[in-house]
Amino acid sequence: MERMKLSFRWYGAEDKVTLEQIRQIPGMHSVVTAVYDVPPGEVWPKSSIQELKRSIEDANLHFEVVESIPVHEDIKLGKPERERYIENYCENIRRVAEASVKCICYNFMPVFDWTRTQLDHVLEDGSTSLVYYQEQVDQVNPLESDSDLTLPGWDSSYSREELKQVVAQYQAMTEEDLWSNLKYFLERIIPVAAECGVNMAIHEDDPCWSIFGLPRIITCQENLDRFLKLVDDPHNGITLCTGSLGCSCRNNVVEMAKKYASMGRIHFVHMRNVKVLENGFEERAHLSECGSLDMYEIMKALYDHGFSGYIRPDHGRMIWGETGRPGYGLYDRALGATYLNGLWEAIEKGEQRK
Ligand code: DNO
Repeated sequence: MERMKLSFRWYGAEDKVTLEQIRQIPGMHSVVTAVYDVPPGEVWPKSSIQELKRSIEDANLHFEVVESIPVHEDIKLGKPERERYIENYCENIRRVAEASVKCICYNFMPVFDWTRTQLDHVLEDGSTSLVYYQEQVDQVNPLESDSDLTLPGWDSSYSREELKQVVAQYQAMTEEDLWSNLKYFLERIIPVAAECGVNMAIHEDDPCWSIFGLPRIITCQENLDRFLKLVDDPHNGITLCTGSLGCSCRNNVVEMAKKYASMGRIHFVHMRNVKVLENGFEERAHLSECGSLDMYEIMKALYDHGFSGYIRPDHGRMIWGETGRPGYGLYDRALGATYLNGLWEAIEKGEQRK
């Protein structure tokens, strides 16, 4: 049986974590990255893609997963300008496919990608992690330009005034509108992905509920079922993000892993553990006993249902005095990678001995 492929996110030459370090993590197969210096919606220069490929392959790693090619807000809003942005998106799919990329992760969240209220919350063991407490989110209104409060993780490329404008454009939009704009987008990009042999893998909304009154739809099993049917093609798949789905008790991540892996629609997995609280959640170490998710059961579900795609350890805590990009330091993600390898080996050998 084909094995899952262990991968690691890397933010390019600017990243404090180096490819030399990543290649020393046991069992590492590939590097997950993107072209970061091109604004959302524009076409990535072939030279930038080639440069990523060259540096990753020089480190003896594979470049097969892109995270992310961002979806321009005009596509999500269904504005007439979306035609140009969708064309550019298709061109980006072709260009990365030419560089041997097999899987593209993206999301369809209005304006805000992942949202947390603090990026350096001190846990009991002295490590720090990303947390989300609802009462802190409730104090922030992105439509009030005189409010100084912002949340970590917000796209800093928007000025407050621009943010206000883009958020305002969504106010009249319903979830059904967002579904129909997503369908429109998929109907155009999936045939291109299929032709290029690339798997598209939508990332769930993080957290998986509406924030600031903005519509969010990639949130639960019912909606993932609906998503997969919008364009019923294996190239239209998902990134199973355990932390994004698992921060809501409504979601049974093990069941979802079983269901979508057996359908062959999980192309990429983000593995991370969260502790679900009454007023939100805290990101924790990968080990099952550290959070609310049973990582063994999730891995077993993937294994049992023939998953052979890419997996990466997701956000890590900051440990051992490391500083850097919150969630994306080296040490705790490397521990996570090793733990995931251990789970896989134990499950695989256990099954082979039966
Ligand atoms: C956060 C990441 C997300 C993810 C995008 C995919 O750490 O998991 O930012 O890359 O939502 O487009």
